[in-house]
Amino acid sequence: MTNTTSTPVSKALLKNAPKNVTCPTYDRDKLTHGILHIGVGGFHRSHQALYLDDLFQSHGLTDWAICGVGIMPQDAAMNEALNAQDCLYTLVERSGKTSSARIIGALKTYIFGYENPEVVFAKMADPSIKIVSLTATEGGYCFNQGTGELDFDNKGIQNDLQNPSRPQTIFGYLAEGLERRRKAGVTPFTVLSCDNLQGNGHVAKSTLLAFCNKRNPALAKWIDENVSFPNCMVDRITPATTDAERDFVRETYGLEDAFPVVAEPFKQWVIEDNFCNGRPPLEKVGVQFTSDVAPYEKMKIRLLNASHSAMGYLGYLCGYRYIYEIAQAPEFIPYVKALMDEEVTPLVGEIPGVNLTDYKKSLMERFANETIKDQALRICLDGSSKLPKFILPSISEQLERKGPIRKLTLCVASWMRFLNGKDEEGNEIPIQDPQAERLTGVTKKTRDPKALLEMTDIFGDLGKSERFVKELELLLNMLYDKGGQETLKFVMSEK
Ligand code: CS2
Repeated sequence: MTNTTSTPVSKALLKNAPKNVTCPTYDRDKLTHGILHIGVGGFHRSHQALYLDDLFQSHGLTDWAICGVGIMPQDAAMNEALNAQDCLYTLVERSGKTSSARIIGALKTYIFGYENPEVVFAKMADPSIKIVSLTATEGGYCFNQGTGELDFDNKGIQNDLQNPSRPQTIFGYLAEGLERRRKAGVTPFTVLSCDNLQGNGHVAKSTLLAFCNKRNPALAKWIDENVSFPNCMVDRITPATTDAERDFVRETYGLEDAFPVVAEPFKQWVIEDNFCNGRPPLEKVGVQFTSDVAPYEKMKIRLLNASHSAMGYLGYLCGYRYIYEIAQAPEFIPYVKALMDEEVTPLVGEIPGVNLTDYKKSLMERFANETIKDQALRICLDGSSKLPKFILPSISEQLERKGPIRKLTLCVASWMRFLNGKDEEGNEIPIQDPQAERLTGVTKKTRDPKALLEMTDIFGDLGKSERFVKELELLLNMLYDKGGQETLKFVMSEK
């Protein structure tokens, strides 16, 4: 079905909702804010906002609406789109031949903090805000992978300490928001990290405390004693929105949406039940609360995210552009399965209520969903902060137990080859990473991995392992000399 006319997404649409689109039937004007979320991208809008929308739609809740915040200059487009659409947007779930669309109403306001930090501080200080949640990306926590410490050399961190009224990182915002509450005697909000880091709550806490200790030790002490930082595991594959998604929403549903989001049907959220100022009853809408999230986080990050990285870099070098193409390619299927089965599963252990064989099977099906046009380049973003969380810890653990590392090492070698910036045909590779300059400064000069391994803030002490270095050199040289396909064949032929 192709629509020739399309209706803009806005409040007016809700009065005359298209039949094939589910719209909020609750009164959005009656919603009050309870959550402030920093980092409203595709993932937040396909995941957390949907769970809240479910609570409003099916359980009559009115007091946990989201105030979205963007703190990066590149959030300008989201700011413009959402504010022009009364903060409404279309969420499409797609798989096989079916798709379903829904207008999400859980986001009540959106503040562009990059331009108006003061408005964000004031909102954070408002007692109605009981949770500040974050999707800051893996790199947003600015810590040194080798030491685990907050990186005080980071330009954003330095700015935030010197210019508290114009922060660039989550730390400047959280510190100012919490400081205002402390001074006003208001109960603090919970800080809920929704990023793919093992122990994301612990990381958020230790990095924020380190930052605040420099800013004002009394604030750090108050945070340490009063603020909770639950760990959580989040999951839903959500590609970046491009014109293809905008066109799909227009053609299939007759909706004109500047920033729709398309995601897979699967979603999962496991949270530690540790909130210092209350929480929405998310268990009513399928969220799992537990006292220990660590096993779930480890399973998801080391299997799903790691497989993504392993497919992304090598797949890109082999000429693929979408994850579903790689996950369907006959040469990649056994590689991804073997990486998970042989090199990662022995590290993951038992997960309460999860059958790992079924979990991995479902991952392979999810990766291969061809209606989800997840870009290899989305996966290849920010390797300098993703690999240290998804891949390198498994290599370290395997080295310790003298276990297999070749398939994981192939991912590291592929990333290093990718960082050379020219593909096998000599075409430019678009590298997006805050550390791009530093990394490519090395990879454009030499193919020797040792120079990169010296960056201990990324690699920790992996460069000291002779076994790993030898393996990496072998695979990286092969990638340069023989190409991705041949190297993959070699890795899969070795027993
Ligand atoms: C991806 C994740 O960024 C990545 O490298 O692995 O964004 C992944 O799609 C999500 O974590 C899925 O929950």
